[in-house]
Amino acid sequence: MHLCRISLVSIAALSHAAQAQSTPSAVRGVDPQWAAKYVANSKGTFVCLDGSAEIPFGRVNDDYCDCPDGSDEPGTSACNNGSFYCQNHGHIPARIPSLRVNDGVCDPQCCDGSDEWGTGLCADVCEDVGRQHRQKTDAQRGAETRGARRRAELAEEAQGMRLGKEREWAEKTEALKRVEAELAAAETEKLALEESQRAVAESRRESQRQALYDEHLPELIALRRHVSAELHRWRAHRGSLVLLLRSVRASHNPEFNDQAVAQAISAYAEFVDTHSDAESAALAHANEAAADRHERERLIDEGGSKQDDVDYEACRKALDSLESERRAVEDDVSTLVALLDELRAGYNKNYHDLAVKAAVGGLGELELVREKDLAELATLAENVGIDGVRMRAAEAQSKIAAVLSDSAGDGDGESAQEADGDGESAQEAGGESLDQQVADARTLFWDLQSEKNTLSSAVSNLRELLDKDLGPGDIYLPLSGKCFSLDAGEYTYEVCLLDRATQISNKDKSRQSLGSFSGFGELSATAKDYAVHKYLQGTKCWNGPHRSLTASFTCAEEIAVLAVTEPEKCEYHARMTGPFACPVDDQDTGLEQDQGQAQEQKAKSIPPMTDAAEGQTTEAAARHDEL
Ligand code: MAN
Repeated sequence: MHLCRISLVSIAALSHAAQAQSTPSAVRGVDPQWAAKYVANSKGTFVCLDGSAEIPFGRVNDDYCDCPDGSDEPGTSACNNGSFYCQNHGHIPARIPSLRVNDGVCDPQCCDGSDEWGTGLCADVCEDVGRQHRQKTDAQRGAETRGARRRAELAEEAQGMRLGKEREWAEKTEALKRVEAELAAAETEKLALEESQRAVAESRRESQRQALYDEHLPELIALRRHVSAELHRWRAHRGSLVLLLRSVRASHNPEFNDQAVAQAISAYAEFVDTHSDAESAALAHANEAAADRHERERLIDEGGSKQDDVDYEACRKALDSLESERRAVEDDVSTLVALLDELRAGYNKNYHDLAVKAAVGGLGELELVREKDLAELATLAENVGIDGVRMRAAEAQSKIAAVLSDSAGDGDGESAQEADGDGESAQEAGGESLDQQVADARTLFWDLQSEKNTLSSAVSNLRELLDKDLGPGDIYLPLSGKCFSLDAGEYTYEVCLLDRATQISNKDKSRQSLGSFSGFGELSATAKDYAVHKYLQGTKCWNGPHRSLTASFTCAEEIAVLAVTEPEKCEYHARMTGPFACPVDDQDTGLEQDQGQAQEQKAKSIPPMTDAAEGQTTEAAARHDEL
């Protein structure tokens, strides 16, 4: 039996010996690449493919496993590690584990049914399967070809765009320098004009103020003289009161031990303590009572300085200081009068203390003098019309304050002119008002400033775009920022390439950021996977991470979001298509990627035939296992 099989196989083998290596072997289930090994050698034997044993050729496919690698039984299920080759004419040949031969199941990988040669269960359907497969792969190739073409177009567009944008950046950078220089000049001009405007306003204010000073100085002088007259009388009064109290303190009879006297003395001591200069000042002026009144008033109408009568400010200062002294002296007088009043009411009238009696009598006399003085002052005030004078002086003071406060409005260049309404002082020889020139200079400055800001952000945005990784050959340059979305029912997902990803509620249109573009995927430590885009640091998830999205692209002419899933809470995955994931067109020499990267990309983008066959094998194996 063995012998017979050997001779048949040998004859068949010999008759094909001269044919190419891929010639199908006459031995069932042999991969054509090993066909030459399945011919009896000169010794009429077969050497196991791994070289581990040599057996008579007749034992090949005798349904008994001889070789450890299973290579002697390619067409039977005798070995559990052999492989059976289906020729699949009309489709792609395939290899299946030889264990599946004649197992009563039509192995989908062997569309020719050859795996069931013994049972005869399976028809050859390779023509149909092959046609369908070809249609499918043709469609896929067509899509890839179109995608690759679109990719090449994009790459070309990107090149032109980079040149254009680099040119735009250079032009805008130049323009920015020019505008910055113009802006600096405009600022200098504006500052100079504002300074002139301020000076003009200041001098106008100065003359307004001077006019008010000139107009109101006489009132101030009259007021000052009147206050001076008042002060003189109050000082004399205080002096007299002090003399009375000093005399009580010095000359009273302590033996009487009069409580009212003791209290007056102690209250006076307290007054002296708290008004350190009052006593000496009072004594100094006490003697004035004897001097000629007019002379005294002239003396007191100080600073005695002639300047007070020509200088409004000096006069005002003198008036202020006279008024404040008058108030202080008036207070002292009230204190001292009250003190003596109490003494008068409370001293023991049975004691003949002459010092006390003199003081009480002195107080009475002083009261008369005071009444006379007040009457005189009232007449004086009436003669001068002091109330009117006081009112006009107060009005003048607020007008002056208003003119001075106007300087605060210098900055806007308007109030100074509006203050007097004519603006003549701001008129330039050339005809255009200074205010107008300032306004024009400011407008120019602000316009240039906004032009500078616009240019400056355009320049930095352009630089930022051009400096970032835009993929091989800048393929993403024409697409950067372009948005693509998918309505997935509850949410619409939007991916703006190289920019951001967003989840939009279809119910209330609220938006959740799914992240900003952070970079491409990684194939290895050095090579990037440009078909994977990562978006990170989106809105924080409640009790979870910041939302993020990874977009994975497969080749297609159009860019689209096919599906979005959320495999982990707040970690989204978008399945997308785009031409940039298509195989690189060989003629597309514009792509600047290194060899290794190009190969890697190619391996990724175009599945080689063997892979396809293997893919098909895996798929079919799964189907077989299901059956
Ligand atoms: C929202 C959406 C969901 C997410 C939850 C997390 O409802 O962003 O996708 O899972 O928040 O709380």
